[in-house]
Amino acid sequence: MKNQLSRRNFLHVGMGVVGGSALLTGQSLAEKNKKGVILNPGMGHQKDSTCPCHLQNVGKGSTAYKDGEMNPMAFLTTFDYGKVKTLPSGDVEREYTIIAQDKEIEIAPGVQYPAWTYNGYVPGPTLRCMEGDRLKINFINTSHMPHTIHFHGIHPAGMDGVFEQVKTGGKFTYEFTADPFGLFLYHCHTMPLKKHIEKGLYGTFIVDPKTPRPKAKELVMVLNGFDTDFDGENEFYTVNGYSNYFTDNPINIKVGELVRIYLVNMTEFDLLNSFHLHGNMFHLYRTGTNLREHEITDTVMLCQGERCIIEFSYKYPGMYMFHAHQSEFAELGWMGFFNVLPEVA
Ligand SMILES: [Cu+2]
Repeated sequence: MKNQLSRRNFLHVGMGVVGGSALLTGQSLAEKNKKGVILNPGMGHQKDSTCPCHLQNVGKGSTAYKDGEMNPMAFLTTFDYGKVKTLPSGDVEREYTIIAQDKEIEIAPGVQYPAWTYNGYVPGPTLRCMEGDRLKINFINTSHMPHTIHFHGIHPAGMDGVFEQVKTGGKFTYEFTADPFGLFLYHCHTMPLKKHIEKGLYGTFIVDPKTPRPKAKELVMVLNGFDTDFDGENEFYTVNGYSNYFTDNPINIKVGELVRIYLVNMTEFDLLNSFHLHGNMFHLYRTGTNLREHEITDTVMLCQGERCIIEFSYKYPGMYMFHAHQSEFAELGWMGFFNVLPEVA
């Protein structure tokens, strides 16, 4: 029989955050309430000065990672281009360092989750390069168990992050050529796989085409979930690791501005996740491996590990919602707003 406090029941016990957190940490409901919780499933956090989201406008920060905390707004536009070197052959080499580490992270106001991370955050850094670049990814495992990094894309079998398990204290350098261009992901490939992914070991990997895409405001959105009571179902759904963040901190864009979203689905346990945009339609480029659009739509469905690039611009100013069209996911945190500002003359 299903756990009595399933994710569906969460909505009936004070909107989940209370239940999930209490289950996880053993802290009392009263303690959690002091910190401020999500009480309005349709519209995000309670407007309460004790809620971390309302203490400051963290969206104004310029760095995705500061003082051990991740800023989901800055994460949208932060790309790790690696340490760049031109090789004697004329090729570009990019060197990255990724450290697997166990870390407790905050996934909603007052809700801590014992994650397994790449570089201390969930999702891990967005790695970016150009097709044909020589990549060197130095992987160091400081976690208490073996992990790997498995990249999607074309590379030799020995660089696939499946066979060479990297034990605690171990290192491995993945070396391959970025091929082809498109939107990819990377994740741990240690068994049990769904556990290693759900705990947070994943990130986005963008390979740019040599002929660049048109200039746009570019955003990375990783769709994911967190199983805070360890019952094999997600209690929280997020974009970039923090439930309802973009509901309380709308993303500013301008009328007529081209917006490009690199959308990656890393949700475990649920077969599908989705992205629905209000008041608009978007151009869909599946996997981003060519520059021709697949279709114009307002909703895209993504299987586990699937991703796409979407492009749009707004015709009218105002506040527009975006969310999973699985209503349950939206109610459990996967929701946000674009604040479309009038075009500057
Ligand atoms: Cu792992």
